[in-house]
Amino acid sequence: MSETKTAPVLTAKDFATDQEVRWCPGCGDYSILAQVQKVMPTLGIPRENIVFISGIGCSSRFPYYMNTFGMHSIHGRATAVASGLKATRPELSVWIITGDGDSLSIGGNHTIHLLRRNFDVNILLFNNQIYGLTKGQYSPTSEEKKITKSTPMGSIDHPFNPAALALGADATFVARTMDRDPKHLQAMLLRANAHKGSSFLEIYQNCNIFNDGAPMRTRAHLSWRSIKTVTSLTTGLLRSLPKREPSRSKPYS
Ligand SMILES: Cc1ncc(C[n+]2csc(CCOP(=O)(O)OP(=O)(O)O)c2C)c(N)n1
Ligand code: SF4
Ligand SMILES: [Mg+2]
Repeated sequence: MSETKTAPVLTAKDFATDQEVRWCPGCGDYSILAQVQKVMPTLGIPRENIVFISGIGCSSRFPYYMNTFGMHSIHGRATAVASGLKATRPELSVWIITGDGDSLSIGGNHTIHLLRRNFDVNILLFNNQIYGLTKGQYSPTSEEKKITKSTPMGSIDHPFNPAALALGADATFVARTMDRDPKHLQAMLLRANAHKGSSFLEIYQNCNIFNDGAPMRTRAHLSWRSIKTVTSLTTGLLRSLPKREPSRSKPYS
């Protein structure tokens, strides 16, 4: 008589690793990690089919702390690595972890092209409006006049609005959430996972060391542009389009 084996029920703890978490105490990244670890067991995806791919930055240390497959790749290129993986292994659940510097400065071009190709991957953009890892230089999402080590007289550049950029690249799923709102963050992670195609989830994240209060200042620096109609401080779903075939991965089943 053949024995029926059932898959073990996993919990958040099964997705944690034995690695020492090296983020500063109080960093918003801890909450994001906790919510991702809580959501993962509910997806019903075997751990061996889940991959976290990051670039470089504080946020990009994420794969070390997830008990799944993962890759800490190179600066701005997590999107390229993830696209290659998804094209060859479409059955995998691929999660890109990236910072505002990683995805919008050095990796800006790769980000928009991933979105237009619409590979079925999830992008989690940790937006703390600063280069955290390199100790606090202004980033493409830092507000105007921001004084940092690289802009001692104040930044003269207007910030990117990541969600508006994603909408402009015809991303099929665009949403925004916040480290300090765990329930909402979990809900958005579930929506991103359920979406077929590239999911772009911007997560406002506090860097209490180099940019304390960043998420709250965003309201001020986004409000004067016309794009505020779709992408002011609002968190939630900004766009979720029905299935659109990606350019180069196999059709969805
Ligand atoms: C090719 C290259 N250029 C520059 C750097 C230096 N560098 C490392 S991380 C980083 C920016 C990190 O900022 P962000 O992506 O916002 O991540 P955070 O640390 O804020 O999470 C930079 C400029 C690098 N590692 N490689
Ligand atoms: S420098 Fe900022 S983003 Fe990096 S771990 Fe510390 S608090 Fe977090
Ligand atoms: Mg950053």
